[in-house]
Amino acid sequence: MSAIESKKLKRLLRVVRYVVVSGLIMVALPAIALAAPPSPLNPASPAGRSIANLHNIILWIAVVVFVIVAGLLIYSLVRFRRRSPDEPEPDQSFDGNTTLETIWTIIPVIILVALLALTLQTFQDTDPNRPTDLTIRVIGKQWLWEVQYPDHGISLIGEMWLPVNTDVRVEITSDDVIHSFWVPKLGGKVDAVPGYLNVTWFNADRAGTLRGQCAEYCGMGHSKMPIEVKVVDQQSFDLWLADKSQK
Ligand SMILES: [Cu+2]
Repeated sequence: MSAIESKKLKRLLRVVRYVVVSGLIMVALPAIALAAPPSPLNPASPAGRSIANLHNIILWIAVVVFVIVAGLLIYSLVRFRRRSPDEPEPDQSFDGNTTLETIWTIIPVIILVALLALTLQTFQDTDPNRPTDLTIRVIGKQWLWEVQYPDHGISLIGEMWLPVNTDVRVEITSDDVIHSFWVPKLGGKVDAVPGYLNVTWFNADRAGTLRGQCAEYCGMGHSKMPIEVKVVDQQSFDLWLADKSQK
């Protein structure tokens, strides 16, 4: 093998290595996101599902656009490359192409308008202003979550109980610095800001234990601010509420 050939082979191997490693990362990251228990891509509430759907639609549009653009780029690089240093520079100048420019303006406009409509729909789905029978107040503190049931005089630390398939109003604030309350399967994160009451709503649609975590760096103990959400059927919830209220 000549020196030039071995150089070419080395370069090719480097490209193959880059492609394989980036491919593995592109497959591994979504796989981890799906497999990890608190994944927002495996939602357990209508609001969470709406956010996950929007994410998936944007992801797949981005994948298709990426494949087309990267494919055309790689094709052009290979097809029109200069094959040897002696080859003369190509003399191909042109002044645009109206048809192509119209196409690549109209397609993104259609995609962006469709995404705007879907995003507004998601806003609607996650809108906190809906009547609920139960209000829960969450207070972020360095470094724990206090969960109060104001109408029942209940206060918990790092734990929330929810009745299944029920709209619950959740009011979030902080006692000290800014935290962010996030139970990925139930919906988007909501900032806990001192002096402010941010509102969201939960409707967990299956019984079980969901996990969340403070999602805004808030000091040394930030990583130790988990929240455990226990979703139980209405009867168990009423019993729990009655039991806790008496104490
Ligand atoms: Cu934090």
